[in-house]
Amino acid sequence: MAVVSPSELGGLKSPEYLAIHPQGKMPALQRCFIPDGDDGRLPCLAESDCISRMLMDRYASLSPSFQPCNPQSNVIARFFDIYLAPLQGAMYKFGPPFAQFGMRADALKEYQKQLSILEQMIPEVDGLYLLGNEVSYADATLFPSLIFANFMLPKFGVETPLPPKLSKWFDQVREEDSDFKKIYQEVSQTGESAFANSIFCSAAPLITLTAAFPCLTKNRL
Ligand SMILES: N[C@@H](CCC(=O)N[C@@H](CS)C(=O)NCC(=O)O)C(=O)O
Repeated sequence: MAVVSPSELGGLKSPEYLAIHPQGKMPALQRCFIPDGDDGRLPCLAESDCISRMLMDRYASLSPSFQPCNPQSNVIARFFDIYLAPLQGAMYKFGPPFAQFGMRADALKEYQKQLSILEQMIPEVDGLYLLGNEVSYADATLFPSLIFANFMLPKFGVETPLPPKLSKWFDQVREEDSDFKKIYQEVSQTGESAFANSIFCSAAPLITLTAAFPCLTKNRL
C-alpha cells in the first residue's frame, strides 16, 4: 500500500483531490493501491471509519481481527469519532472556527471534558489493550490521535493531557507492542521536527499541522 500526500494531487481542496474525497479531508483510500483492491465497486473510499471497516472486512482471515463486531470496541471508536475528533483542530488550526467554538480555549476545554467521558467508558480489565489481551478497533482508533493530543496539549498549558486509565494504556502499548511503538515514534518524531523547524511556535500557537502530520487517524495502525 502506498501512502501519498494530498499535496501530490494538488492539495486537499484541489479538484483532483475533491474527486477522491468531496469534503477535502484526509484520509482517503484509492482501492487500486491495495492488493486485489480495485474490485470495481468503489474506486475511492473516504472517511477513516469506512476505510478501517473495509480493511477489517477484507483481511478478516488474518490475525488480529481487531474485533470488528465487538460492541464495546465500536462504541469507544464511534464516541471518539463523533465527540473528540472534530475538536482536534483546536490543537493545530491557525484560527477559528474550532468545531462549534470560536475560541481555541473553549474547544480545548471541551476536548478535555470529552476525554474524561471517554475515560469512564474504558473498562477495568487486565491486559495490554483497552479491552483486554486482544487488540481491537478501539485501540487502533484512539492511539494515533492520542499521541498527538499527548504531544500538543502540554503546549497549551495542560499538564496532564491524558486521564489515568487512558494514560496507563497509552504508556503500556507504546512500550510493549512493536506496532504501536513504531506509530508512536513516527508521529512524535514528525511533531518534534515540525517544532524544530518552527512550523510551530509555542509562544503563539500556531499551526500548519495538517501539513506536518499526513494523517492522525486510526488507519495509521
Ligand atoms: N471524519 C473524517 C475526519 C477527517 C479529518 O478531519 N481529517 C483532517 C486531518 S486528520 C483534515 O483533513 N483536515 C483538513 C481540513 O479539514 O481542511 C475522518 O475520520 O476521516
